[in-house]
Amino acid sequence: MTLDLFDTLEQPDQRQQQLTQNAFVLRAFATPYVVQLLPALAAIQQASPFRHMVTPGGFHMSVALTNCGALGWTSDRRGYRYSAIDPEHGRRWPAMPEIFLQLAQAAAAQAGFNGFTPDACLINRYQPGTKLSLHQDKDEQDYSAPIVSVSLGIPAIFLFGGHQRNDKALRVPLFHGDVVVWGGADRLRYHGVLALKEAEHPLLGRQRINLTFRKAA
Ligand code: MD3
Ligand code: FE
Repeated sequence: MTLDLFDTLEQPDQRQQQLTQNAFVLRAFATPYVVQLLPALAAIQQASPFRHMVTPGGFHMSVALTNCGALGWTSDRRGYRYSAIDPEHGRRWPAMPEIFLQLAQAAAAQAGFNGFTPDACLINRYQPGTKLSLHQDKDEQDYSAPIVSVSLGIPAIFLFGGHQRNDKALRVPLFHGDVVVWGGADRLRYHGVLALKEAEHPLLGRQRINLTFRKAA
């Protein structure tokens, strides 16, 4: 699937692509924020390092993750949940940096979701070969709030599926600085990320970092 397909929909500008009624790709929207995002990210990693969490099924996730904000997404043998505490050290997750919040709110507003107040930012780290299998995000209390996702570093192909695991998925390439916003009925679509190809980014090296802002409580 190529991006030309999206041109069949009327686009307000060519850097904003509408995937479905409530899903938008904002190309390079985060670019002006990157110089401030990276040092904030480094501080978060220092307080709560990336780790490979264990799934309820007993597997280690190939994606490494950490969180910032009042709540963080965690997984262990007992299940998935949001917690105010980083289980690695028993203290709170690092606060959400102001620049993260500003970016998430500006992107949500650009996509038509005003008043987005995320309380959780899940930070995923992918390296070449890392993938994220098709899943739904169902651990949040409030499905009416959108989700905002910020891609940094090497490219990935995002899978945007339907409401059934077997529905055909769109393949959407995501690059450094791209932001995706989903809400409404599209909030519960199956989605995932194909195994990343070998690549190196001038600022981030051999990795892709994804910031996912949610309203969890
Ligand atoms: C699409 N992360 O952390 S962006 C996840 O790139 C996750 O790291 C991916 O899926 C990543 O759960 C994808 C976030 C995302 C979140 C919710 C969605 C994409 C979504 C809900 C519906 C469709
Ligand atoms: Fe997800």
